[in-house]
Amino acid sequence: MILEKRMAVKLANFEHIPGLTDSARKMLEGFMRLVPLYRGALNEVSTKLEVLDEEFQVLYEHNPIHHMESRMKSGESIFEKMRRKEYPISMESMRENIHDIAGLRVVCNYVEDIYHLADMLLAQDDITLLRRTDYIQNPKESGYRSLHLIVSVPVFLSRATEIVPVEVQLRTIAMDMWASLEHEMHYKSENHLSRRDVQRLRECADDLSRLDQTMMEIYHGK
Ligand code: 0O2
Repeated sequence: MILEKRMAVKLANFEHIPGLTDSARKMLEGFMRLVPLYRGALNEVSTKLEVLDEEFQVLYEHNPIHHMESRMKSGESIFEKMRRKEYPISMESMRENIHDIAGLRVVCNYVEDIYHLADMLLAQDDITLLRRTDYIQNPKESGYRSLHLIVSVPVFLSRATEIVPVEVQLRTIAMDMWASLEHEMHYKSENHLSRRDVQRLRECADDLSRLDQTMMEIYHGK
């Protein structure tokens, strides 16, 4: 079964955002008009993944997807990212540089499911790969593991067709558990985790990776 979690878009009022300039306000107002477009793109990609998951069930009696979550980046977080990366503050720059406004997290049962799903999604005619970052083969310094794809998909509107980017993060249940707890710990400690704890978190990520491997071997009867 696929559980889909929709997060609320914190958009309505931008006045509380620190450092808000006229150009930022203009950009975020423009962004609000694009929300249906990004939502459409999220729906397109999640439907494709749901279809693949159901087909897998029929063909192999196995669901690769444990669950999916979709989220729209808030206006505040788009502005914060653009300032941090020193991008010009404008609609054009936002559309050119920010590729994770529409985000889909696909939590899979086994590591091999991640790569099968990614290959099948990327083989579809209307999907274009913009960037692929494999943090499973090359984990981040923190221990973070996931396969990140930035893909673009056409969204058909009443008068035009728009090509919209979507960030797809694919990970196992174990990788998701680690990322979720690690994120919370950083948030709670306001980024002041001790060096020892950062090291222990890295070791937890390595342990979980071994566990993923063992679970896959058991599944294949090895
Ligand atoms: P949210 O709300 O989770 O989306 P880019 O988007 O490539 O221009 P960046 O930040 O270099 O910029 O991308 P990266 O590192 O490839 O991917 C960023 C996202 O990956 C983060 O989103 C997290 O979801 C996840 N991520 C990356 N590294 C870590 C990590 O060490 N720990 C955890 N828990 N998650 C990680 P955001 O932007 O943080 O927000």
